[in-house]
Amino acid sequence: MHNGILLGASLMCADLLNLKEELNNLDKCGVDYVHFDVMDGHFVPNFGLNLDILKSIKKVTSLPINVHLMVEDPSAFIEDFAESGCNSISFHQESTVHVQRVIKLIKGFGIQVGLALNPATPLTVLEYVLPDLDFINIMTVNPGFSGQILIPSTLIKIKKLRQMLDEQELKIAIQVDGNVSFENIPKMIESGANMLVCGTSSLYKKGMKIEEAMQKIKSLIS
Ligand code: S6P
Ligand code: MG
Repeated sequence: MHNGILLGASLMCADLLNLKEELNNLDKCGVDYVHFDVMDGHFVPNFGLNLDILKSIKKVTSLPINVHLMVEDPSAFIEDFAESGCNSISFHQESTVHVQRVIKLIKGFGIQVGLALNPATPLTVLEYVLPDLDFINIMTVNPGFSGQILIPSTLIKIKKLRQMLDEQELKIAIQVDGNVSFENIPKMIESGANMLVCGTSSLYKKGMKIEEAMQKIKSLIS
C-alpha cells in the first residue's frame, strides 16, 4: 500500500519470456499485487493469461495475485483459479446472469471478490450487490487489449462510485483498469480510485525501466 493506494502490475504487459525475472523485479520495486488477465476469445476478442501460467508463477512469487476474468461464463473457471492460489477474482457483471451466486462461489474459497464493469455499464447495477463486494473494477477502456485510450466518462463514474461508497460508509476498493498512465493516475486518484492496474502506459512504459517507472508512479500518488 502506498499512501492508501494499492499498486498492481498488469502481468500480460510484462516480458512473457522472462516472467520469473519480471516477478522478482516487481517484488523488489514494491508492487502490491499482480493483476492477471484471463480472456476466452468470446467475451473479449483476445486471449490472455491462463491457468497453467498462474500455477507456474505461484512457484516463484509470493506477491498476491488478482485474477480478472474476461470470460463468458465466469462460474466455470472459478474453482480452478481459486484452487491455484490466487488471492482475489473479479468477474464481469455483463457476462453473468446470477451475480450473487458467483460472488458466493468465490467467497466460499476464502478469497476476495470484485465485480468488473465495462465503461458503458451504469453504476445502478451495483445497487443490490455492493455490500457483498471487496472491490469494484471500473474498466476505463473496453476490456481485451492493452495500450488503449481512456474513455473520459469513466472518470465521472469513479467519482460517482466514490460518493456512493462514502454515503453508505462502505470500505470497498475502487480498482481502475485501462490506460492507467502517468497522466491519468492523478485524475483517477482524485476521482476516488485506490487500486491501480498499471500496464503499458505507466509501469511497462516503453524505454523505461520498471524501477524508474515505479518511482514515477509513487511520486504521483504521494
Ligand atoms: C485488458 C486488461 C487490462 C490491461 C491493462 C493494460 O483490457 O483487462 O488489465 O492489461 O489495462 O494497461 P494499459 O496501460 O496498456 O492500458
Ligand atoms: Mg484487467
